Amino acid sequence: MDTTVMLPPRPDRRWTLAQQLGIDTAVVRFWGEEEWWEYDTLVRTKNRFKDHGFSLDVVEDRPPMEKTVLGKEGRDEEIATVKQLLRNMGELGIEVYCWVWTELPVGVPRTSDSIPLRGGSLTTGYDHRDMEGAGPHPEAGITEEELWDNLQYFLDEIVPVAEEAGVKLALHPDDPPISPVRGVPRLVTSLESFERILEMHPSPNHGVTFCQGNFAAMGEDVPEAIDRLADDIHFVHFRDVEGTPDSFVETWQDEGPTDMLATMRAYEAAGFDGPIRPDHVPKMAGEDDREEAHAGYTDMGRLFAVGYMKGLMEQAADEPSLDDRRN
Ligand SMILES: [Mn+2]
Repeated sequence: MDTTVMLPPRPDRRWTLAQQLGIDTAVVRFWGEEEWWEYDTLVRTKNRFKDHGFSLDVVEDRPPMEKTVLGKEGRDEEIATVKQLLRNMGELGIEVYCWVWTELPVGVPRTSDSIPLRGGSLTTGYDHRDMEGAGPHPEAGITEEELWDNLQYFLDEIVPVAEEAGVKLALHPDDPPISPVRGVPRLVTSLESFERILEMHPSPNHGVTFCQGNFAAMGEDVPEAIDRLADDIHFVHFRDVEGTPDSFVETWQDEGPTDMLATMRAYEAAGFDGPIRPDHVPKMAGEDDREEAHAGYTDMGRLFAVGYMKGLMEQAADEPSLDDRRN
């Protein structure tokens, strides 16, 4: 497995910290930069990372896709942009595209950003009743059926291009994994929905971002879910939550209900050797809100998470496999 972190497209303290942690693989998010999917932006970004000792292996961002999701006029232009992104990534050897489908009515809604954890560290949480207080979203009329049709249309357009470009699509769950939110159905909310979506256009290039916290919220046995998706996992988000899809708190990586060593063993057993990054972390003492590092993306909790992950990975890799132990 390849430990990595999400970084902005230009060097700052986060790049330096990643270097100091011994990380040499980068995941980029463009944090609102314009037209970042164009070749000239991507090539400069790829080379900027390279000049700082990083291989840029993952794009975790998405061009606008609202018309695509809703099946509205203009979706083909949006899809053409995604195809262009995939071709550019293929050209530049950026291997993994982490994407989300629904992202309506808002990206990753949280209803609290200052829930106290140990020592006064602060975390985010979600309460569905608070969310629903906003009332129905303007697109609340769309049906689940229509969304499935629109997803099929998208996959049939996109998966062949990913195959041609040699890019691995890695679908991230809808976070929180609950449907509907403010009247808009969400599709990617269970292990079964992932299996259905992978079947809609099977391909070695069409796989999953295994965001552990979402699978924990779904009530899945997380290591078993890893076993089930196995070869289809292209990217991992390492985090945990306590609660259910309609009411949860994001925990410290070492303090949630999931057996995190068992998840590392499951990736080992699945032969997963792709990128894995810590996902949302609590905010620690002295960490003020930073515009581009909204809740969940502060530095110090991430340092802790990376160290913890490395320890677990070493342990999982050193263990004799179950088969060896039985012999
Ligand atoms: Mn995630």
